[in-house]
Formats: sequence, structure tokens, C-alpha cells
Amino acid sequence: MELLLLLLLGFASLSVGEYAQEDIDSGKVLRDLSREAYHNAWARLEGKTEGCTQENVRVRKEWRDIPAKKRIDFVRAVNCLMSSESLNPDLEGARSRFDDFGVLHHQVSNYVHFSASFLLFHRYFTWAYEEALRNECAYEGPFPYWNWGYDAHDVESSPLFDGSATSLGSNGGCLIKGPFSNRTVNLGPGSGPDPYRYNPRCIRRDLNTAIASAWTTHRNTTDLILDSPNVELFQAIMQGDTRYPESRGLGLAVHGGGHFAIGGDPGGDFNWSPLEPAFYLHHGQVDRLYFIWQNLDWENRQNISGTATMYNRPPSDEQSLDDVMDITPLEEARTFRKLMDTIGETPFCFLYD
Ligand SMILES: *[C@@H]1O[C@H](CO)[C@@H](O)[C@H](O)[C@H]1NC(C)=O
Ligand SMILES: *[C@@H]1O[C@H](CO)[C@@H](O)[C@H](O)[C@H]1NC(C)=O
Ligand SMILES: *[C@@H]1O[C@H](CO)[C@@H](O)[C@H](O)[C@H]1NC(C)=O
Ligand SMILES: [Cu+2]
Repeated sequence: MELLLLLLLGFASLSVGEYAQEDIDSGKVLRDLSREAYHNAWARLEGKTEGCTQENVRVRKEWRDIPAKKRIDFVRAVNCLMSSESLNPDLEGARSRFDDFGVLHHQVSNYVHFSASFLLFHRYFTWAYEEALRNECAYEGPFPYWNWGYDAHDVESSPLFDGSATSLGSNGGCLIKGPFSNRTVNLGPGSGPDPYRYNPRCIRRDLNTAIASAWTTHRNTTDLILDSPNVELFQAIMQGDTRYPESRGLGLAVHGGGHFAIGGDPGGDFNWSPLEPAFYLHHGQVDRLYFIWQNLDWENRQNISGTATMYNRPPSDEQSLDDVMDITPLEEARTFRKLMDTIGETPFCFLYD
């Protein structure tokens, strides 16, 4: 009897301490969890011959794992979007198809953060951006994400921000070299009385290693995945939601940490951050962590939680899977249910490696 108890206790502590701290800190555990999630999602496609299949599924990749030529082509495609006609010709400041994404995000900011739709809105929004790059600007490479943990101790040396031709441009109060140096931000800042007026200014970055190393390390991202039993807490810990004891002390948490590791204007702007090209790689990683977390226990991780307003202010209804996420004119309005599965084929068909 005592032996059995000891054995049980032994197993219990084994599973709590299943991962060595050094393996969490080095990124090894995150890599293993990512492989397991990929494998589980891949198995769900087993035997499928139409719709989303093992043959046609796209695999999103970390920026530095994408060949240089494809990275340069990605930058070309983003520049193409920045030079394409806006869907909002009536808004003075919306000068391009790229700007349309900033406009939409500005319109919904107070409903898609610290609310039921946070994860699925940003999944749909980044996918709509990927579709625009592919369908309107002929991008054919993998869609990139930024695994912050690689750069948390030196953001300026990141292959995303080193100013080389294969980066997204440099740091600086006006990007000083590389891609997007001469581009303008056309809308914002903030949410003043006339947010859609034309207000051209250079893109500023304020890369911040202190923030990155406090909130976006491999340990921070791995803890999020390991510590979240349900979506309510997963999204709370991701955002540092002050309403929950589990996430109250987390400050910026990984979501805010990634945004403010980039910082500047528009990167550090709550409303207009999608006008910073790196936004989509940051949110690619946010969505990747969600993908990993979901696919580690797919049967139990297909629900949403929360209401329609930020911090439920003003109070609003609890959202259900049949409620609709409207991001028109970027993409058609769809129910949350349709956005739950990245390989659910209406509309998504992608995995994260
Ligand atoms: C930015 O514009 C200046 C002046 O027009 C030009 O000399 C420079 O090559 C441009 N830089 C990039 C990265 O396009
Ligand atoms: C994030 O991880 C670092 C170590 O990698 C740690 O010092 C810091 O406390 C963590 N932040 C949070 C909010 O857990
Ligand atoms: C989803 O969550 C809601 C409340 O957050 C709950 O009422 C509902 O039963 C859950 N649905 C599933 C399928 O778990
Ligand atoms: Cu956002």
C-alpha cells in the first residue's frame, strides 16, 4: 500500500517536472511540442483526398528558415500591396491595399483584444493578409512567422531587423536601411477625432531587447502552452489579462511583449500596429502558439470564451461558436466555428512547422 502510494507520488512529480528547465529555456521543449502538434494535425489529414489534404496543405515557417530568395520575394510582395489600390477610396488616408488592413484593425480594436474573438480574429486577419499577398501580388513562398525566443536577448541582430536585403528593414526613428526604409505610414497615430486623415510619416522602430527578454523568451512561450488548461486561460495568459489571478502578474505577456519589442510608430500603436510590416510575423507566432496548444489536445480545444467587448467594457454578450467574425471588405464574414481549425478548409488549410 505504502509502496503504491510512493509510486503514485513518484509518477505525479515526474509529470509535473516532466521538462528540465534548461530544455525549456533553450527552446527544445517548444520545438518538441511544436513537432507533436504538427504530427497530430498531419494525422487528422490522413486519408483525405479532397479539400484540405496532406498534398495541398501549406506550411508556415520561421523567417530564418525561409530561403533568402523567398524572403526577398516576400518583401517584394508586401511592397506590391503597399502600391496597390485601396478598397477604401473614400478614406483620405487609406492609400493602398496594405493600408486597408490598418483601417480594419482600427475599426475593430476595441472588440478583438481581451475579448472572445482575440485569437480567431487575428488568425483570420493574418490569413486575409496572406491571401492578398498570394492572390494580388503573386507571392508563392511560405508565410512567415517570428519565433521571438531566438532574438529575445538581442532584437537588433535579428534576421528580421538587421537591415539586410533579407530582413524587414532596420531599427530607427525612421528606418535607416534595407526594405521599407522609404515607405510612409499614412494613417493614425492613435484614435483621434479624424483617424482616417492622410498623415504621411516615416516608419519608426524602437526595438527593445529589455522587453523581449522579459516577456518573449522561449521560457515565456513554453510556459503559456504548458500552463493553460482551457482557452479562457490560454488567451488570458497570452495577453496578461488582469482579470485573472493566473495572468494578473504577467504585465505585457507574450502578445504585448512581441508588439513592444518592435515598438515605434506604428508598431507600438494599439490601433494601427498592422501598418508595421513585422506585425504579421509577430501575429504569425501568436497564432502558431495557439495552433500548437490546440493540436496538443485537439478534441478538447475547439471552443471560445468571453464576450464581444474589450475587458467586457461596456458589458456585452458571451460569444458562441455561431457568432460571426466580420472582417469585410478584407474577407467575407464567417462564424467562429469556421475559423477554429487551421486545416478546416473553409477557409483555412495550413500548418505551422
Ligand atoms: C530611399 O530614398 C533615397 C532618396 O530617394 C534613395 O537614395 C535610397 O536609395 C532609397 N532607399 C531605399 C532602401 O530604397
Ligand atoms: C520570461 O522568461 C524569463 C526567462 O527566460 C524570466 O526571467 C521572466 O520572468 C519570464 N517572464 C514571465 C512574465 O514569466
Ligand atoms: C463552449 O464554452 C461555453 C461557455 O464558455 C459553453 O457553454 C459550451 O458548452 C462550450 N462548448 C463546448 C462544445 O465545449
Ligand atoms: Cu490586434
